[in-house]
Amino acid sequence: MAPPAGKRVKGVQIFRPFVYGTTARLFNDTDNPRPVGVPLDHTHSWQVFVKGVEDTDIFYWLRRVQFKLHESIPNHLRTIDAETIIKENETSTGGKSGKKPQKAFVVNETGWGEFEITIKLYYDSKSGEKPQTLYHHLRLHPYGRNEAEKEAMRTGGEVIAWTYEEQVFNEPFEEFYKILTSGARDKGAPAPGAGGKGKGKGKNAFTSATTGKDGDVKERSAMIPLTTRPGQPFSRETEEAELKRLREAEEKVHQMIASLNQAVKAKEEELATLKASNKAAATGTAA
Ligand code: SLL
Repeated sequence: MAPPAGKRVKGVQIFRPFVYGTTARLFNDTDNPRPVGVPLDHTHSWQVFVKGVEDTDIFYWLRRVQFKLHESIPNHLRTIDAETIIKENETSTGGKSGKKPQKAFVVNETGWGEFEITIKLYYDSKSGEKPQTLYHHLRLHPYGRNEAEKEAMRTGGEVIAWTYEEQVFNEPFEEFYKILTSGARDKGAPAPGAGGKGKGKGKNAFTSATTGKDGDVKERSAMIPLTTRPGQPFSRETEEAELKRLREAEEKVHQMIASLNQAVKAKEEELATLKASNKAAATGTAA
């Protein structure tokens, strides 16, 4: 691939948040029956995805995702193009259909076993970036840091393994920099120059780092939501809670080190006393 025209924007780093991972559900007779034709040894339906935080658009920087599934799965290399999704959205959504546009690169599957999925990201050609690979372990069975977390997943009916990630573009090429940075706007607002009537429409462009009404993130921004909501676990709130957990863990480690140091000191004193009395006894015998 020819390198993009133009210069790199020196000293600039742009990042875009995204989420990838899997969601799995056990087959059951009530709300997740095994579809006709699915082999009897398949126990779960699952999906693997790459998408924007709060389902914001990522197709402007991520053009293709290749999911490499386990080789036991027919046609285990799945390539999804943003272009294809965009076209499908144009024909199948909006108007009377009421169907929501597809915002994620996603593969839906069924199976019986967990394995590692290789996720290869291909960027917009103007970025000049080489593809990058992520690895994700497909989880089918409830798990957690403790029994309560595991139980919550069991009762929730979905085994969720999602990861928040930030894509960093270091010193992007000028043209790609423009793509990345122009057009930040409220979610749902028309893209500047894309179908909006009248001139004022593009004025919805925001570049500030604050979130919009209700803590919503804006399209084409690096924002993450202020608060956590159903299906959207990655937010400033989650980040704060995680930082708090880390601070508490750090404090606990300090306390453990202090009490260990104290115990070592006490043992050393005991050893010194024992040595002294040993020495005294030895001297006594020798004498
Ligand atoms: C395991 N090492 O033993 C893993 C392998 C393979 C999972 C898991 C097949 C699905 C299909 C399927 O679920 N493979 O036949 O389409 O747990």
